[in-house]
Amino acid sequence: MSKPRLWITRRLSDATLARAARDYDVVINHEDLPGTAEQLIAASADFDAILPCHSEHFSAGVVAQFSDRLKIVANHSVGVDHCDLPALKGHGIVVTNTPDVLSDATAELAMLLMLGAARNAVAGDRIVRSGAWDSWSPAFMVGKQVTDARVGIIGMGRVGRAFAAKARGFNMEIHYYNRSELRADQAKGAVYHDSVESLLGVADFLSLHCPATPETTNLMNTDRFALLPAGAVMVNTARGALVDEAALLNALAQGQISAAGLDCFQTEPGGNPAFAAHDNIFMLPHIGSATRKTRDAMGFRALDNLDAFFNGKTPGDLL
Ligand code: 8YV
Repeated sequence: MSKPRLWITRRLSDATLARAARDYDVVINHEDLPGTAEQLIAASADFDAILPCHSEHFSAGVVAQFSDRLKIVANHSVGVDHCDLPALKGHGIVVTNTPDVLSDATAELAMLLMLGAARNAVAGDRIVRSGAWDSWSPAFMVGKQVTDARVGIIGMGRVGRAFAAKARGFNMEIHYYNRSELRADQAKGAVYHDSVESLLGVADFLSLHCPATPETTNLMNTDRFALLPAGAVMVNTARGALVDEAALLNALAQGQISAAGLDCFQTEPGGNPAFAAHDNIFMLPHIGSATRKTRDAMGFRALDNLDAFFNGKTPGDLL
């Protein structure tokens, strides 16, 4: 039997590409540019499967132009806000994602952003690097202490819980909002809040770990920033759509929050040029899951889903 034909839209890890080449009739986008709508539509006629990243947008309008050949979209991401799931499913296309395997890497980056934002990483690095560090004072670059502080987590799924585990290492008092309360063995002492508003009132540090959906768009808006304790620090490693960026700048200007750590932006790639003027915004370019170990694990998880599908089984991460 001929191998299924697979399009890999981006430059995945070497181990992933080698395994894909062994098991599939694979075409890899070595240019490593985001797949365009035209490319996706053309691929739907030429391939049985696509292995995309969050950079390819399967909107309803694009999916409506798909041919019938494409059977499965096996995402190399946990987030699937780039996929119109009803449209894909309506077209008879199976969709999978890669949960679990990126939780620790993403939680690590959230911790880095929280610490860096709280402790003046941007300004500190700049002054040393530029040679402008010519004095010292006990009043110099005084930050906000993480150890023993209260942290609020919005979205206590796999990444939220991995972040909580790391926060426990700093003896933080953990509070969370989630659609439903966790079992005690998952909550591990974290305090449940049944509304975002209630959580924000105690969130001296706040970390966002929920998916981007129509309900969570601009989750952090002017009204919600106003509920945070003065001088709070906000971290976002989930999706840029969760934060109203104008409201964030306003909250910083008013001291409602003292710093932010962002790996995600409303506009990606690119970010928000208005943030660049603020040393108390510590920014990274959407690299939450970008470790060698996790990239291999994500690629292998996506291939596991493809293997299951083409062997007539239900993929483990069927959405
Ligand atoms: C990935 C992510 O880098 O998995 C996700 O949802 O946002 C990131 O961890 C990216 O999506 C890879 O496609």
